Amino acid sequence: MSPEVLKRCAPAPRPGIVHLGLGAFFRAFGVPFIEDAMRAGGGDWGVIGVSLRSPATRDALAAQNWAYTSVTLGPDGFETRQIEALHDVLVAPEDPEAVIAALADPATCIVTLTVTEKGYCHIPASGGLNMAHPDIVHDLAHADPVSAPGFLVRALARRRAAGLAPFTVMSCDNLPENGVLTRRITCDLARQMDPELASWIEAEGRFPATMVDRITPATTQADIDTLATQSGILDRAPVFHEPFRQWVVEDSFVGQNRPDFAAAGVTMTHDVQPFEDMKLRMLNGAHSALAYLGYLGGYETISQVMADDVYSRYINVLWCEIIPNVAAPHGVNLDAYAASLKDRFSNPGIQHRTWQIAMDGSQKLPQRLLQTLSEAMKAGRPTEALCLAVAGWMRYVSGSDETGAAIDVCDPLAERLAKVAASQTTPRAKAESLLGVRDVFSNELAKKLNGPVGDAAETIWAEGARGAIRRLVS
Ligand code: CS2
Repeated sequence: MSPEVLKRCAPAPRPGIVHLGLGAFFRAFGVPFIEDAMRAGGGDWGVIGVSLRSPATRDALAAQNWAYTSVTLGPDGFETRQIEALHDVLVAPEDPEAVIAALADPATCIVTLTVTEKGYCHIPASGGLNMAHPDIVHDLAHADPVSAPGFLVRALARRRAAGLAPFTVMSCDNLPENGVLTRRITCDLARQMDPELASWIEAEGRFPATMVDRITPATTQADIDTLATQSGILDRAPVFHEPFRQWVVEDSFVGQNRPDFAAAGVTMTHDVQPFEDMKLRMLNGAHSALAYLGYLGGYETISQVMADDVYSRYINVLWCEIIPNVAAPHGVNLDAYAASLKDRFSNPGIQHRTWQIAMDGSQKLPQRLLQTLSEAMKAGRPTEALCLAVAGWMRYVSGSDETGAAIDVCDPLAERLAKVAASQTTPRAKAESLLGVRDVFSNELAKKLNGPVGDAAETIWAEGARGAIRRLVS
């Protein structure tokens, strides 16, 4: 007998939030938090999700009236919860006007974003909008946008024309000072269209910074099938994640209009940066290092990498190098934080693919590893494990693994990086050429990294990633 399809239990809450970039992460993290905040503090904060590209999530969720299962995977078993705070899902390329209308609706007070690092269309070195980005060029020329900044600006213009207040824009992506960045790209684009609109957004808009944290691997068909067998109910779009969750939000909203986040366990503060810095450098930095070096070592998931004693010792060395460059948030012990990360990464219930985390490295490396590396070098502190991670990324983006098989490198700069690496024959020369990619490395840092990253590249190419790590930790 085929399992029955998941059904909604209660009517969807009235919407107050539009979310751009509805992937598994926000459905596993933001939507449940918002649902908890509504339960605890009331208010109409249903979420309209927007997929900026594919209709897949909308198609799967439509038959379930936007309800889905959130599955918490602990080391010894799992728990399920049905999430009902999603009100609707729109697919931007099918109907951009419907997205602008939802954003411009007077009921929409907050717009949250998880559009990944590259979705901000910014120049990482300056933080400004990249006016030559094809999506931005398109959005300046057409009324129907394709980019996240394009949707924000078109909708803000409509609100202003209608005499409404702007919505609060809340980035939930792993980027340093994500609030400042989002304000900057929104105002940069608005200025190109209408300088008065830009001034209005500058004065009236709010762009709170956030730190978001919950490990959420992409859902696979096998996950869907297993859940259906175990529960007897077919959910075509469940999300799977670890038990841990942490949300730190800058308490700055237009008209102070927001769900009662604090009642749901969100940390509301005026200074998110120490939390964000700690998480980006210690969690995401270590994640990226393990992703490249682990993938090259032949491991498919992070928990498999962590089960290898050589890698587990490496990660301790890496955190010892990172911690002196991190200012701990008030009341947080960074050694204890590292120990908790080790447990989270080792959770065997979580099948988090090294390949998934390795994606978009050119957009991630600067804030995850290079900022730390630059500060450590300036202060004359150890950097061997950090340099090995950078060399691991270089070996990975060169495009073939240690058996010679092609790697499916998923990165906006993939082609260019592969070409740069292939233009040289020795590992040291490959490393030197890749250090010349200015989108990733500043001139100043590249000069300093040339020697040590060149050494690390030689070892990785000669002895393999695991061999290089063994040498470092023994
Ligand atoms: C990961 C993050 O895919 C990645 O790059 O490092 O998605 C990570 O799992 C989350 O930031 C955890 O909160």
